[in-house]
Amino acid sequence: MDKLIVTVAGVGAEVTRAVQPNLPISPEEIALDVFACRQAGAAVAHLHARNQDGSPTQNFGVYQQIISEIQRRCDIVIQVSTGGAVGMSVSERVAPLRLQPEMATLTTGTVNFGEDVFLNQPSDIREIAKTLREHGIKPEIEIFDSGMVASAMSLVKQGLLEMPLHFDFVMGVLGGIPGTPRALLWLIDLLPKGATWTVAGIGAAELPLATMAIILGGHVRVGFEDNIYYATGRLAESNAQLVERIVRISRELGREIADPSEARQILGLKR
Ligand code: KMH
Ligand code: ZN
Repeated sequence: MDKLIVTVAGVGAEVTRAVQPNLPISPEEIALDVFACRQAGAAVAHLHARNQDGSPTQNFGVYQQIISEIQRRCDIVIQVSTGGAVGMSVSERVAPLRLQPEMATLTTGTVNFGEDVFLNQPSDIREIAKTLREHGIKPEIEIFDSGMVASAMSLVKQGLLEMPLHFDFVMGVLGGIPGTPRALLWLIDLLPKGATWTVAGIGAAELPLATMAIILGGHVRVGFEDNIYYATGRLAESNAQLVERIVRISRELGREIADPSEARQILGLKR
């Protein structure tokens, strides 16, 4: 089994300081948070950006600041969000890709997202996939429901995605696939040959699904984007605390942790 890649998704677009006082917002806060997570064992940083008032943004300059602040401190793999926040246009969402990060996300379908809709029309998905290909960026395909795996395979047929694919199963969004062990096994069954995968369980689903991924040869994403709690009713003190716990569990289960250069090899990143 490969070493475990831990991704930290420490910012997201939806969480606020009102519910999680330790949420990093400014580029410097985000970079310090990512650095602490790197020291705790994270190899990949899934990034979102915020304006000074905490609202989500896909602004090129803000991402540029975040990434340069991170790269001054460590060599963690940078993965930029192209999901942004619900309601953003495709051109807004792809703006940070001009920074040519090593990785970026690509959601291959539309999903209800609580009371909102995370809209990804086929033409929009193709446009984002083309932009990723033009910049030579490795996509992480965000799977919010099972039909999105087949949609990703259709992009392979159209020449817009290259195998082997890397997937992130985002499980437990209200409107998407539930965050249950059986649902994870079902998604794994759908994977094409040679694919790598990670799991981002939402809320209370984060820890049990992460533990399954460690055992089953997948990888793990944790952080405030997906879950703000350490345990029921107890907020996490930091994103690093959530990373530390996964590292501890994985080592206890006999699986070592990938550093960024090992993660690059596992994911086939050409740096
Ligand atoms: N904020 C969600 C609507 C991604 O980063 O690619 C979409 C999202 C997915 O977070
Ligand atoms: Zn995201």
